[in-house]
Amino acid sequence: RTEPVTIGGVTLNNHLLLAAGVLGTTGASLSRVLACGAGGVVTKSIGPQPKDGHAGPCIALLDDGILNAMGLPNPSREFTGELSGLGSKPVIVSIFGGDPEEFAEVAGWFKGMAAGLELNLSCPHAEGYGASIGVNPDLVEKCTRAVSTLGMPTWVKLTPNVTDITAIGKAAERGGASAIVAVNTVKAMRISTALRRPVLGNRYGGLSGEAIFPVAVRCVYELYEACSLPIIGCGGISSADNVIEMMMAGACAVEIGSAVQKHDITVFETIKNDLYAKKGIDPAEIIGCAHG
Ligand code: RRO
Repeated sequence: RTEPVTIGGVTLNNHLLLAAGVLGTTGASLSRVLACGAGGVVTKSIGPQPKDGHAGPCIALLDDGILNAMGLPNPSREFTGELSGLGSKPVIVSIFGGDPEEFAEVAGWFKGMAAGLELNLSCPHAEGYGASIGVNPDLVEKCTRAVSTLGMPTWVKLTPNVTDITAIGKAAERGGASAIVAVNTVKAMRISTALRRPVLGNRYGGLSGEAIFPVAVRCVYELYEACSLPIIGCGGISSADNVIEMMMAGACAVEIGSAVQKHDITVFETIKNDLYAKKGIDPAEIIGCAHG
């Protein structure tokens, strides 16, 4: 067993969290992932209005990753009902909105219902939502402030689809974020050579999984040098070695998504055992150690 760890105002059972978007749509699935060894869980993103998402195909499994354009499907405020049985478990609700007011409105629904919030400023194919907000430091600062002033732990998830991610991280810090999550998916596409058309119904989507791990490591490394907030690493983590590398870049915890979707929720127990028992890693001793 491992000791609890507090990161960005949220107390987790260990350093491994379920990333947003995978198994995060019901209270039952969130509970199950916690029971299977996750130190905390992040929900599928919830927005100001219910949304069905994009027309299919919405997801393509690649050799080294997953390409998706789900289209932010979510039940909006009704999702609060899924959280009622979860008590004080380490559940972080991912939220999105089109402007600071919408972010504040959605955040307010979850006051007292979640251990913290993760602001999704970073969906690569969300017209009017993350894609346009997450690349604009001024909007990132305003959306973050609109939520952080409500008093809940406020994590901000950044997009890698920018020239300078440190400018966005600093904007989140000015807005009162309690932690940075880096990163969401990389804007990408595939074309079916048989059909001569894009594979996804939405044409473009977000790439996750092993293919983007080096991008995520680079983003965490740059943010660690530029910001003083705790950083949660996310993007293609599928082994204890990946967790160690992310921590050396500067992450004090990690989120795992594609590896859960591609394999199954036993990845949490497997990585936990490898990390703490087999390798005997003390995260406090390695976080940021790659910085000279
Ligand atoms: O629902 C999605 O299509 C989606 C979201 Br909200 C996101 O943040 N990242 C992503 O790759 N897909």
